[in-house]
Amino acid sequence: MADYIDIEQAKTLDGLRIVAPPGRPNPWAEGLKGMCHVKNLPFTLVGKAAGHDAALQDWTRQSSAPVAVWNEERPRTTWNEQLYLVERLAPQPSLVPDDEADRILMFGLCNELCGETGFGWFRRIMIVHGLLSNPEVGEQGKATASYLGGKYGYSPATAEAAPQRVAQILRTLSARLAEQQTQGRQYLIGDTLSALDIYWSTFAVLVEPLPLDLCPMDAAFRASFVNTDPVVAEALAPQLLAHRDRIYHDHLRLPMDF
Ligand SMILES: N[C@@H](CCC(=O)N[C@@H](CS)C(=O)NCC(=O)O)C(=O)O
Repeated sequence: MADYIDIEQAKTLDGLRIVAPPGRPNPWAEGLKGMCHVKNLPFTLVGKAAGHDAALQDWTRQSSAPVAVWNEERPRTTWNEQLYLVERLAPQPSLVPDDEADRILMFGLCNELCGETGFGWFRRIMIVHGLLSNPEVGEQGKATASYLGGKYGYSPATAEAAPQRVAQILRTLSARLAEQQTQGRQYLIGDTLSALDIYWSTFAVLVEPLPLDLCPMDAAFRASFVNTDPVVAEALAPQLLAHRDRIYHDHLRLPMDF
């Protein structure tokens, strides 16, 4: 497992600190860490406590992870603020396209993955639903699911809508990838790696984690992430997973370390 310091210690340090959950491949956190890796931007990992973390709430006025804190500046708690921060701290290689149309498209598609009511949001609702409705899941698993469900919009109605929404986003990304490949391009936007390639690669853990030797997750946790829904399975083109594999192998840290 990666090395983490605690929040009290983190508050005494300068530089870039990233709060993330130890032992868990949180896709938002892995995306942020991946961008730092690509940019060769050093950071210190700070452990988020499981469940509600009162110290994190006190420090950053919210309690989700990841959080990026640079020196005395305000904590960055959302994916787009975190992207702007790492772009400022390490402008090269830029992960935001120069071309305006490409940039608008990239932020829109990243939001489909990372934003509220996006792919991560609705996959979490599906995972929560799976845990709450599985009689083999114990007290601890059910408590975690209830906590996350209560915090992030779970209801039977949102769980029913979730697979179609997740599938729609996968189809959009898939069409985008196919269009790029038809033009001989290897990335989701333009001709170079962008934040979208990184976020797709880290969010794919929510449907099909990388093999155990590359993504060393706890077995029960892994099982809850693997997609079993037929609507989502049909939309999950093998080309999207192959793209994820290539981005990890060519640009990100393997085995994953969290
Ligand atoms: N704030 C992030 C989303 C991060 C997020 O949803 N984090 C969840 C992932 S499950 C989390 O840390 N949950 C654990 C908790 O709230 O205790 C963004 O909007 O970019």
